[in-house]
Amino acid sequence: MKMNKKAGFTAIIGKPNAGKSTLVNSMLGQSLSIVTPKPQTTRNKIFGIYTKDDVQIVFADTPGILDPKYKLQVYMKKEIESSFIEADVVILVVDGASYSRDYLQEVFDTYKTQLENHKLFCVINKIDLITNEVVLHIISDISTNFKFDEIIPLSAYKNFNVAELVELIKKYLPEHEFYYDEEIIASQPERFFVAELIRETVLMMYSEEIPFSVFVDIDDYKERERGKDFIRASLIVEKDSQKKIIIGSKGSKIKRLGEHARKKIEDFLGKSVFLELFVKVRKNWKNDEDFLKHKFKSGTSTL
Ligand SMILES: Nc1nc2c(ncn2[C@@H]2O[C@H](COP(=O)(O)OP(=O)(O)OP(=O)(O)O)[C@@H](O)[C@H]2O)c(=O)[nH]1
Ligand SMILES: [Mg+2]
Repeated sequence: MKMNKKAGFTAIIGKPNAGKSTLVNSMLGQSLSIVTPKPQTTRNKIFGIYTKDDVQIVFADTPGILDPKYKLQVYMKKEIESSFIEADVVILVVDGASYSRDYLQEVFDTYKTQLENHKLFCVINKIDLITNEVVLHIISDISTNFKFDEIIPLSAYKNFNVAELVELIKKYLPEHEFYYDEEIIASQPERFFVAELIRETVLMMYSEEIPFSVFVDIDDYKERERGKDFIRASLIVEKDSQKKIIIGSKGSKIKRLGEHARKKIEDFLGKSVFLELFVKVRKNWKNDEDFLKHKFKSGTSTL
């Protein structure tokens, strides 16, 4: 008997820092989406594609849900909302170590109409940080107060119970041909992930407002048959003072940034690259509608 293929879209939503990107990476078995301990790490909707046997799941990792305080966050919110449109299953990720019923209620209130039309899972993440007793308490609180199709406690970081989540998702997918070729794991181009890896390095190396003030643009990306690929990127910041911090005394800091980022990029691409970094100031870009509109449309940058 011929087995029919199943394929569908799964949107991963939740608060900043809940572990959405870690979960997507864990399900894919590959680091695609950048992960850092800082909230608001993810700025775009990122598609990760899982294909195994007769099933294909297209995961959309999204930015954390927030009340927008500036225009960049308005765009981030749109990325979340657009992920609902194609979703067969929506997974709401909560951080088990800081569970709050009020917050879940808020999410339900905010996305009432979108949530109603989808199969809805609740993932209680980070259970490696809490006792079984607390996990049971959270499960019972969620099942008493909210309507989910499935509630799954897991640890994305420790890869515990993640395979079980994937099996559950498969159950809910429609019969459909694959959306992408089997060997494709991401829908965004390589240069998008290169920019993300540079941004991840910035997030790890700098503190306070710097991580949130940097936009990474890939200005030039030449693949070369012989020799290393050439990548030129700009770090766009909001103020002159931030430019100075990024560069560091006598360029020491940006040199280290370049070295770390280059290693990550080489790991990701599986080949050697030559990476050149520049720092530019675009005053208040986070609230600059023209800038944001252009960057979101071009799709090659990382917001
Ligand atoms: N202990 C523990 N830490 C986790 C787990 N999952 C994620 N983390 C950590 O939580 C932090 C945030 O993880 P991310 O995956 O970046 O979270 P996110 O929800 O994608 O965050 P945003 O993109 O900012 O919305 C990182 O330091 C992760 O290592 C888990 O299961 N257990
Ligand atoms: Mg993320």
